[in-house]
Formats: sequence, C-alpha cells, structure tokens
Amino acid sequence: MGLFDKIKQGLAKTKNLLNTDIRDLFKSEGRLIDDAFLEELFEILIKTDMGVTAAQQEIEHVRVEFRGRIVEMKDVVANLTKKLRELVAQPEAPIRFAPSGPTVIMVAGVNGAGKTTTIAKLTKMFQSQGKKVVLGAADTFRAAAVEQLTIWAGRLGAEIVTGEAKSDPAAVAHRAVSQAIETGAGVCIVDTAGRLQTQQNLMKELTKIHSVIGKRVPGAPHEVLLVLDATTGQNGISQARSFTEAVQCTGIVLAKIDGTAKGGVIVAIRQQVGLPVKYLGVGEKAEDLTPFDPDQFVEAMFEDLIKPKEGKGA
Ligand SMILES: Nc1nc2c(ncn2[C@@H]2O[C@H](COP(=O)(O)OP(=O)(O)OP(=O)(O)O)[C@@H](O)[C@H]2O)c(=O)[nH]1
Ligand SMILES: [Mg+2]
Repeated sequence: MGLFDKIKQGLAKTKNLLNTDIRDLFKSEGRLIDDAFLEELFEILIKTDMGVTAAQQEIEHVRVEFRGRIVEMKDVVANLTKKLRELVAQPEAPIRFAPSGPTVIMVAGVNGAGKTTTIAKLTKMFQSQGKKVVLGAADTFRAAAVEQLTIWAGRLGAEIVTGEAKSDPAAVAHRAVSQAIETGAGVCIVDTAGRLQTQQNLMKELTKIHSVIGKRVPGAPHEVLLVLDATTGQNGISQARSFTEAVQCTGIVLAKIDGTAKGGVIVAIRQQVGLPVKYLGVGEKAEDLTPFDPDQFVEAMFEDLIKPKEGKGA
C-alpha cells in the first residue's frame, strides 16, 4: 500500500462524513453563496473537529471570493482546499538522526494514547530502512506493558531492555541506550508509562528519564514524540502544552485517526500547537503508520469531491 493510500485509509471516516454533508449542500445547478450557506458550511466543517478558528477562516475565504453568486460545488471545494493547505502547512519534519551513534527516541503521552503500538510501527519503519532497533521498556509501572512491548519486539525481531516491576524507569532507559551503543544499533526507542499531564510527580519522572538519556548521550533524546489519540479530539492540545513543558517534545504522532470522523483535529493541532505532526497512526498493525504530508491530507479529506465517483456527477 502506498503512502497516500494509507492516509486515505486513516481519514476514511472523516472524509465520508464531510463529503456527504458538503455534497448535500449543493444542487446540480450550484448554490447561492449567502449567509445561510456559509453558516451551514461552517457547521459541517466544525463537525470534523478542526476548531472554530480554522472553520471561520475557511468560511471567510469562501465568502470573500463568492458571496452573492451562484457557484458550483467544485469551485467552493477548490477554494476550501486551497485555504486548508495553508492552515495545515508545516516545514518538512523528518526524524532528526544522530550524526553518529544511536538515535534515541523517547515516546510519551497520556494513558492508552497509542504509545506502545506506535513504537512497534516506528520499529518496523526503521528496520525497513536497514536500521537495527533496541527498545527500552521504561513503562515499569504495569507488568502488562512490559509484556506488550516484549511481544512486539519478538514479532519484529528487535532487541528489548526491560527492568523489574516498579523499578526506576530512568534506569531502564539508561540501560537501553547503553545497549544500543554497545551493539551498534541505529535507533533506540524508549517507551514510557501513560500519564495525565496533571500528575505532577509523573511528569517529573518523565523529565528525569529525559535528562538521564541526555547524560548518557549528549544531545539525546534526538526526538521526543508525543502520541495523541485522535479520537479524543481537541483534548490533545492541552496535553501537547504540558508534555512539551516537561520534556520538550519535538513532534506529534496522531494515533487512531482511522477510528474517528474527527480527523480535522489535525488542523486544530497545527494551528494551536507549535509542533510538527510527524506521523499518523492509521490502524493497529505494525505497518499502519504513515508520515504526515499536509497536501496529501487535504486531498484525502476531500477526495470524493475532487474526484467524483462514477455516475454521481460533480
Ligand atoms: N485503530 C487504531 N488503534 C490503535 C492505533 N494505535 C493504537 N491503537 C490501539 O489503541 C490501544 C492502546 O494502544 P497502546 O499502544 O497500548 O497505548 P499506550 O499509549 O501504550 O497505552 P498505555 O501504555 O496504557 O498508556 C490498543 O488497543 C491499540 O491496538 C491506531 O492508529 N489505530
Ligand atoms: Mg504502552
């Protein structure tokens, strides 16, 4: 499956709702762009969870160009997609690899966001690039968490470093990085326990893991990926602020985008969080990860309206 197919797979629910609703706004001869139309369009956009600010900017863009005229759907869609591209644009954000020695990636987020699964997906991706991966199971809080990562490691053929139950997660992270250095691994990925951004002691623990890694390898961790659960919509925005304060996140992985019709949350995140969206999680399997590409995202969101299905007309 190609990358664009994966983005489409992830956004299918959002696209189906959005495209059906927008199509319903138009008759074959077009529609008068008046306040009533703009209000209806606003309501539809808001349903995707893109946020009020972004939806207002989209509507404004349509108003300025078309107000008072009868316009065909394809022209409105072209206008919407143009603005949306601007709203989600971001500089390219590839993984920042270490100039030498292992690249250390720390993964953080609230409980159940999709961290461990994302690590499995990243492992598969790095392995496909010919890199050896060492995993650090620094979620020592739950025995099942270590077991889950161990199963993934076995399945993917990655090395894993674990610790005693309830032992210091920073110590496990330290040993994982050391093992990556000793065995010449290209990448070391450190899993952490889920925590709420309001749990001060646990946020401090995260800061400690970060600093222990940095003492072992100057400049590490090279990436701190914050995993957000797309199905919880805009909650992710406050999580991003708190986690970034504790561990200077370098990018976001938006997991479970396939499980929601609120894929527009990517727009809200891009608008309100000063971090690039690096990857989207589009399913539960190890291959269900795709780099986030803003243009492909916009195209996937409006796919049915840009390329109408046979027989349905434009
Ligand atoms: N549909 C879908 N499910 C996902 C995705 N990513 C993770 N999941 C599922 O979400 C659930 C939680 O995923 P985990 O990876 O265990 O989440 P976690 O953040 O490590 O959880 P804790 O360690 O308990 O904090 C699992 O059932 C995963 O299979 C995704 O991109 N799409
Ligand atoms: Mg986990």
